[in-house]
Amino acid sequence: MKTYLITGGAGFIGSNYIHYLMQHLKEEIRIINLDALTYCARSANVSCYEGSSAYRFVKGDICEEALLEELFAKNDIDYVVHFAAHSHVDRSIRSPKEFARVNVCGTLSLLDAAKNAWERDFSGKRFLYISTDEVYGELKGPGKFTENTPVQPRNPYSASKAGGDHMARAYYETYGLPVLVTRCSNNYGPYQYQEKFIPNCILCCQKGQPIPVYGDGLNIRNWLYVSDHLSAIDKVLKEGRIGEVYNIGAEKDYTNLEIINSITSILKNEYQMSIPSIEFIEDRKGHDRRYSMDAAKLQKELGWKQEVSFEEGIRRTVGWYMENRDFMDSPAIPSH
Ligand code: NAD
Ligand code: TDX
Repeated sequence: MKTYLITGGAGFIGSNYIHYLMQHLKEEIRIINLDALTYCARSANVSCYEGSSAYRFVKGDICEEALLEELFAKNDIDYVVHFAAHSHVDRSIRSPKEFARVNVCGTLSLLDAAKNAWERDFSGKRFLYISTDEVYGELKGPGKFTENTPVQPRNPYSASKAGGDHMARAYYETYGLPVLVTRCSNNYGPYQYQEKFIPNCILCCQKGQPIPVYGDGLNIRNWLYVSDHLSAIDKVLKEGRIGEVYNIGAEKDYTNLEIINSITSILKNEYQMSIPSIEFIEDRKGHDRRYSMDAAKLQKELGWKQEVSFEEGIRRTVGWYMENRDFMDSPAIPSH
C-alpha cells in the first residue's frame, strides 16, 4: 500500500487528482491532503472522502516546517505530489513576495522535510514537483518548448515556479532525493477557480457581463483537459526516470479569441444563451505572447497520449459550470 502526501489537494488540479486516484486506482492507497485553504481552494471539492480510512485532510501551510516534520514522522509517506502554490499570474504581479514565499520557500521546506525523513532509505520513494510550461518564458518564432528549452520565466509567478523547479532538481543532484518534475501547459476543467480565463469567460456569459480580453486577444496558449494532465502525472510518478523533467501538453494551440469563440458557440447553440460583448482591456504586464508544448518525451518514453480533444473538453467544462453554478458563488469553506 502506498501513502501519498498531496499538497494543494483542495485546489483545481489537486482536487481533480484526488478524485482520479480514489476512482481509478486499483491498488489500495492512503491520501493525506495538505492544503492551506487559500481563497481559491474549496475543501468541499473533496469532502466526499471524509470519513474514509483512505483519506485525511490536513489544513496547513507548506512553509510550516514543524507541521511537515510531524506529517513525515507520523505517516510512512511514499509519494509526495506537490501541487500547492499560488497559481495566478495577475496576482503575482501585485504580490511577488508572497509568491516567492510559497512557491520557492514552501517548496524548499517540503523538499527538505522529505529529505530528512527519507534520508536513511530513498527506495520506493518519489517526490513529484508540479511545474509549468510558463517557466520557459515565451516562444519567439516557430517551434515548441522541449525539456531542453532554457528556463527563462518572465513574470513573478513563473519566476517563483522556476525557483521551485530549480530547487527540486538541485535536491536530486545534491542529495539524491528521488525527484521528478512535470511541466504542463494550461489546464481547464471542473473546479477551476473563476479568476482564470476559461471559468471567468463562462461566468461573464452567465451573468451577462462583458468578457474581458487582455490586449488584442491573440496570445496563444496550449490547453489540456485536466484529466489528461492527471494520467500523465500518474505515469511519471510510477514509471518516470528519477531526476528527469517531462513536458505535458496538448496537440493544438489556440488564441484567446478562439477560446472565447468555442465557449460562446456552445452556450449559444446548446444552452440558448445570449452572449455578452467582448471588452478589450489593458494588457497584462509582461504578457507572454505564445506557449506551445512538445510532449514527445512523455509519449515515447512512457506511452502517454492525450485522450480528450479540445472540442470535447470544452463542452464538458462548459456543461460542468452550467450544472454547478453554486461553485462560482461559494466561498472557500475552512471546515478544519
Ligand atoms: P489552484 O490555485 O487552484 O490551487 C492551489 C492550491 O494550493 C489551493 O488549494 C491552495 O489553497 C493551496 N495552497 C496555496 N498556498 C499554500 C500553502 N502555502 N500551503 C498549502 N497549500 C497552499 O492551482 P491549480 O491550478 O490547481 O495549480 C496546481 C499546481 O499546478 C500549481 O503548482 C500550478 O503552478 C501548477 N500548474 C497549473 C496549471 C494550470 O493551468 N492551472 C498548469 C501547469 C501547472
Ligand atoms: O480575464 C482574462 N482575460 C484574458 O485575456 C484572464 C483571466 C486572462 N486572459 C488571458 C491571459 C492569458 O493570455 O488569457 C490567457 C490565459 O490566462 P490565465 O487563465 O490567467 O492563464 P495563464 O496566465 O496562461 O497561466 C495558466 O497556465 C499556466 C495558469 O494560471 C498557471 O497556473 C499555469 O502554470
